[in-house]
Amino acid sequence: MVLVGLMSKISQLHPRAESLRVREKLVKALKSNIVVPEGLTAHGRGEAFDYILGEKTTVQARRAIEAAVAMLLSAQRPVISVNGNAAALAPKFIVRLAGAVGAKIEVSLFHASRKREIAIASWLRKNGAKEILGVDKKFSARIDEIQSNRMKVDRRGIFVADVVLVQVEDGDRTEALKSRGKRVIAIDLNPMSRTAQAADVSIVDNIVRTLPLMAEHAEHRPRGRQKLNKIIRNFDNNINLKETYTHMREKLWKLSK
Ligand code: PTJ
Repeated sequence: MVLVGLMSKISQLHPRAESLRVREKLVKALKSNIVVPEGLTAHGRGEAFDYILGEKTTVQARRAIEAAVAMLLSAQRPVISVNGNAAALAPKFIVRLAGAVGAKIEVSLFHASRKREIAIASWLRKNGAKEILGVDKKFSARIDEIQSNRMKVDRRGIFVADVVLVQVEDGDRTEALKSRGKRVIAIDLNPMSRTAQAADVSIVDNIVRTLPLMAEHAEHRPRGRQKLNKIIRNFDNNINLKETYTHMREKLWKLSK
């Protein structure tokens, strides 16, 4: 029996208990101004892709995770960009990953508001973050090529970053960041999104699985610079995306038989 009522109790036995728990986190975060209503619909789109992927981290996503961690570890000024959905679903792992790779955490919102910036920053601090960029107006800068609120960046963060991790977003930002010579890692369940298509490393996976894996990988498997460079060189995002489409097609093919 599922009870998603006043007490918000989800039975362990429910076949979709994990998915319900994730949804519940988003609804709770909506009430505390971290997530916007549009974040719920964006999550629904992600869930549809996740269903086709088998709700597991694929071999292709694992490969991309390895390349992404190598890229973050060898970056000079890595930044993890955090929006409402990411903050709601994986705050502790964002903080752990940032610590393990020496990245800054920057709040960057599509539906920007001062209230949300503050709510997200304070939520991330509650989850262990020491420094949060993107909130202090005196460090505000602009990336004019970005056609949304995300053009507002932190002068100490995304503005000068060499590697940026973006998550749960689609749009023109990845292309704009790349046109400024930055390398972009994207976590996006939709392998057809503009973000996944344009990124240097696209991790087609759910952030609730990917961020723990990335943090774990970064904490326990640091390597020498030469090895990191080799991992990055050997990773081909286009091939990896194509193999992801094949994986999805095969899953559907099996169902159609
Ligand atoms: O907090 P804000 O104001 O920055 O707004 C956040 C949203 C999510 C509303 C905003 O970034 C947005 O509108 O995103 P899109 O354009 O709907 O893109 C979201 C992408 O993330 C889609 O390609 C989804 O498939 C994907 N996605 C959704 N949930 C997850 C996900 N990818 C990985 N993990 C998820 N849990």
